[in-house]
Amino acid sequence: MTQTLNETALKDTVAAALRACGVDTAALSGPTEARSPLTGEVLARVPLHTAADTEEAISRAADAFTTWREVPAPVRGATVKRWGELLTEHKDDLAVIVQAEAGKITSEALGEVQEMIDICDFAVGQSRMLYGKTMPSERPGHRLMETWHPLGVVGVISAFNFPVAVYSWNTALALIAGDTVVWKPSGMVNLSALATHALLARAVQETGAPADIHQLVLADREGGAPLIEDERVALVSATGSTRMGREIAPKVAERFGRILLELGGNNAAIVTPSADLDLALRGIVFAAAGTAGQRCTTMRRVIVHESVVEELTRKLVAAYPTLSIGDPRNEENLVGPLVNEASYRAMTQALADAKAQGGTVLTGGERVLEEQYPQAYYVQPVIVQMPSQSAVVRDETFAPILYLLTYSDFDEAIALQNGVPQGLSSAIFTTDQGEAERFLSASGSDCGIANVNIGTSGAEIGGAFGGDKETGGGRESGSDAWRVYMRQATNTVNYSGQLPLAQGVKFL
Ligand code: UN1
Repeated sequence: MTQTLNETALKDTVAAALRACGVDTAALSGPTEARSPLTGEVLARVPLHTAADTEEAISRAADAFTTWREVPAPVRGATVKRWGELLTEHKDDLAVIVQAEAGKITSEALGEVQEMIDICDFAVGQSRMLYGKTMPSERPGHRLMETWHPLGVVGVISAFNFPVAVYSWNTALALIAGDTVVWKPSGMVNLSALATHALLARAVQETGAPADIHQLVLADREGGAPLIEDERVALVSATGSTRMGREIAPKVAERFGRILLELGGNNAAIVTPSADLDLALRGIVFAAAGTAGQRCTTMRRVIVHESVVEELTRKLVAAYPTLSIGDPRNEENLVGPLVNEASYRAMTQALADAKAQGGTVLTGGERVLEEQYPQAYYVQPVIVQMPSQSAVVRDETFAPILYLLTYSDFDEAIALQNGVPQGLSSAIFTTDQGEAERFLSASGSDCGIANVNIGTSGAEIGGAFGGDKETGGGRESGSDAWRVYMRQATNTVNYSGQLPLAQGVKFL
């Protein structure tokens, strides 16, 4: 991904990348502005779909499902394979668009597309491994087994911060499972969605799959509501805030729909006396300041043993000001912008609350480059020393704020780590195997992701991704997450010519 800053206007670069991915930019119009957090400029205008449009998309996906579910899974895998190839071919193009809309630095924007390619590879393999078990029957001449079948239409609601990777986790698995997909991306990243959708459309067309197996709706909350309410949507997979999850989960449950939630995180690292502090430093800085603090997995708390807190704090406070902040297209910059003004306001409010609750800012926290970009929100990553896990520390603020807490006893560290409503990701830095094992044990971290000697963010696609408590309990991406996209049937086959009943029941 090579671009020369300022030589070509951002808008033109993005338009060229969109065209390369197969989006007809000349036909793009509509009431919604696609704005870049890099500069605040409008990149394009895009349509705003209504609830009726979403209903129509669901109808098309529901129709396509009846054909797609009959296609053998490995043949379905061929479509996902082609999508992965096209993503590889257009990795740079898609990364340009993701960067322009989500504000990621180049290597992270490329990493996001790589994550899509990885899940496509994974799903292609999985398409030959939709295994069901065979169990011994208690009755003679009987076979007992389970089979996995396509589920139906999957509604994917995705967030701005991973505009394309999280969609592809869902879609690659849903497609090989025989489902069809209706996608409502965050309104902040419509262009990334259009490009991703266009590449998938090409894969679908080239492999002869039914055209309607994937649908994109560019809608606001109201326009997207049928995804939650329509009974034909068998699974709703939603990524976003806990508030959003709390609103939609009961509605899906009411109609007995299936739901997969990936909501807020409040991820912490524990740094113990035996930790390699230089390694911890690098792990913490990437996880806390990287992506300008806008990952679900961003490290928001560091819980440090009192015997090493002084040394680690010195290292962190020295490292933070060396992180260059600015236009993420410039390879020297490691911290790009916040996504919009609302994010900046939320950060300012959290910092004010933290101070009011006894916090001391150790470094950072100021808005920068305001003169150059009055409509973009670049901020210094900030470390706030907190006397205790007060109210503000229990909240997830989507910004690069790291709260520093200290502990004296290992159990206290675990209690602090688990003492928040969210349960997504966690880490421990230690060279003491006993501590590492305790952290990973049943009475250790209560998060869906628990790491040793790496930070909280940057998970690989091969493992299941998600967390419990207010994070919502969903698991997507690798491991056996594919099962949530399928329905399970248990089959008993009687070849005995008799009719023995289970549990020894006698009748007739
Ligand atoms: C998210 O922030 O919603 O583990 C997803 C990570 C990435 C995915 C984050 N692989 O940080």
